[in-house]
Amino acid sequence: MRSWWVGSLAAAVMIAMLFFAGSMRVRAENDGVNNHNDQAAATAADVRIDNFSFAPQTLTVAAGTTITWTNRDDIPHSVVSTDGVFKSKVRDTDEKFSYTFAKAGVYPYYCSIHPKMTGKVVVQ
Ligand SMILES: [Cu+2]
Repeated sequence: MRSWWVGSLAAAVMIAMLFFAGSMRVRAENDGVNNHNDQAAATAADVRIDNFSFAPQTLTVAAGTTITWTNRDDIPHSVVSTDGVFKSKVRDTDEKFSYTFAKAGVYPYYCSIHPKMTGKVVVQ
């Protein structure tokens, strides 16, 4: 009687493990689809502001791309075009600024609070 109970428990554990493995495989397949869609779109890009720097410092994108800067630093920063093309408000921690680059060109920018912080967007 006892060995029957242990055998049933072992079978139940095996079935649970099969379900778990199956759900993991489905999740991995979905991730692959999402990555593919991101690459096909290519109309959005991100710049991270952290530790007094823009990363990537130089970002090259196709015309029509919207770039979103996110301040991940614990102090305020801004994103200001050197040539007056765009200008964010002061961005506190986790605040964002987005700008859509319609025309090809080189767009240098800096942080108005810390002018030594510089970056560049290259639009092709
Ligand atoms: Cu700054």
